[in-house]
Amino acid sequence: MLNALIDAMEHAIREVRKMPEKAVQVFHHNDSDGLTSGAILTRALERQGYAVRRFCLEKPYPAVLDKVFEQEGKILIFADFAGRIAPLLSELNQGRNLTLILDHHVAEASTDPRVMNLDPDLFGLKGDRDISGSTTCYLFAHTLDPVNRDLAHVAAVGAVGDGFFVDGALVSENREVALEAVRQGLLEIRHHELGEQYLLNGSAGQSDVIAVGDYLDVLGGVGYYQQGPDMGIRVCLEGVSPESDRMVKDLEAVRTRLFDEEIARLQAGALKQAPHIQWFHLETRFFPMGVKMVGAFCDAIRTTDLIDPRKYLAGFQIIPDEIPDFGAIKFGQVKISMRVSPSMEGEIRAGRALGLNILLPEATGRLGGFSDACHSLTAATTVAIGKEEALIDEMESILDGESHG
Ligand SMILES: [Mn+2]
Repeated sequence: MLNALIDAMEHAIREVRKMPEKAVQVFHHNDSDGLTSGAILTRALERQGYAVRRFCLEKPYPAVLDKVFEQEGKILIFADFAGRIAPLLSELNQGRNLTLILDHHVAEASTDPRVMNLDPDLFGLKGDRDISGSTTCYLFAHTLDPVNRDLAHVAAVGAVGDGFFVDGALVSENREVALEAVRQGLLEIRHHELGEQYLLNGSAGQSDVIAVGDYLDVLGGVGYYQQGPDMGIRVCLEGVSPESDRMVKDLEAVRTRLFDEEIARLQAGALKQAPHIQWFHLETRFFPMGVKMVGAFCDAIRTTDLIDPRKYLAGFQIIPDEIPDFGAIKFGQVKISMRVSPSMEGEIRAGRALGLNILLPEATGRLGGFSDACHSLTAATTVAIGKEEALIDEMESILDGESHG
């Protein structure tokens, strides 16, 4: 399992070293796991003398991938996403670039030998339990050079940030990196009745790792279009600073204001009602926050009396035609995020209501949209702008079929 993964990483590293190219492009996710993944790879590759260009993405959108794979002879690394779309990357790559995938989500095998899928899911590890994106990147960095073991605490932050605990504690590879950070004096593990608490030892004292993860999530999510991810990478590698504290405080204030304004709209009747789905459209009102925030907003209201607890909840947000540091890009897409009330959560878990992981991708597929991460209780996809109502209609017809079937 782990040995086979390390063998595959060693093979990939040999291929990286054979390349005449001495620059690496790292594409990573914008949550705390993705930021720590990007930070670990950046530091480890720079130590090897590579020039690293980092791109933080909310999702590996097809329009971005098309542009990335116009290149040739490059070294490309995808971190904390893309494990499942290795066949698509293979098709785009056609052997032209050395492409590595360091994800931990459910994966599919690559079909191009120059696309090396190092997702631990393909090696018998569970990405929602044993190993985070950051820990996968840490294993890669450590295989590159054991000197990178000093990044173990960064990996632990990503693992805690993704929130995969068993009985309140990190397990398996995630646990190993935490224990390594403890040996280095950079992390403390406190044992409580209901599990463990992880504390990062910084120059300014200790901080709870869950709070550090939230801090990074604000920088990467709320601050996505305002250089928040760059600050997040700095925090991962150098710790917090008065500057990063100020940025997080300002971003939290923006989030509170935009959420409150939207809640007022919903109270004034902006929530549209279909038979099984209630939905709203943010248009571009959440800019310059990242498009992850529509999901965060759904989370914030799903337990309130703003919504009908018997219906699915959906929110749309237009994706800006821009990727920071990557340049202008024409998406023409809208993101939909879906959530459910606590009572519907029970219905879905009991199998009495259709899970979002089936409902949304099915409807999105019929409209030619893009599905990435869909779970039974949280899901998000993208469709072309203008297809919002059609998407709701498709889901309604799926739900009608269900109740008759
Ligand atoms: Mn992750």
